[in-house]
Amino acid sequence: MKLVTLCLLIKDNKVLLAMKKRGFGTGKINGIGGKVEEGETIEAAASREVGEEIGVVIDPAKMEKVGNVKFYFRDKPEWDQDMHVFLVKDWQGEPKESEEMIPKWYSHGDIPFDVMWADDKHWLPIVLAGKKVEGKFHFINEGAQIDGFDIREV
Ligand code: 8OG
Repeated sequence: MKLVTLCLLIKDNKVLLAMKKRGFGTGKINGIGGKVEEGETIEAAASREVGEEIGVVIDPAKMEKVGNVKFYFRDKPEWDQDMHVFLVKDWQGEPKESEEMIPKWYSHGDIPFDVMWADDKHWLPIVLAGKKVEGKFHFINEGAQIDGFDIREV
């Protein structure tokens, strides 16, 4: 199962999301992150991805772990992901577009769930309300449809 990260930058009650231009989830709006490389800590991987994708520098010690969500794809088990989610309130630099992503700030009431992964509406509002989540989702139709999930606050 692939270990992946997701960072949510928070400023003035807004969250930074980005449209993915290539790779897994192209066209979707999401937080910023990617795969953990061998020998890397999860926090170091999250910080590296944010640097590569939007040009912002994060101290791995200043990220707050707020979630662990696992994704199981019934018809594509090689896509299965173990995702670690972080809130980030302290960084250096201004988010900017890269070859991979176009970042944009969203008010909490204005999140474009219809162009995000189908699971996000079930857990992202909990995280944005300052709580921590843990859980899993089962997908069918190559990730287009949820076939069951379990999310709890921890
Ligand atoms: O390295 P790559 O771009 O393939 O990493 C995938 C990114 O997408 C990583 O940040 C984790 C994230 N991601 C999934 N599935 C889901 C999902 O269902 N919801 C959200 N919000 N992010 C996801 O891979």
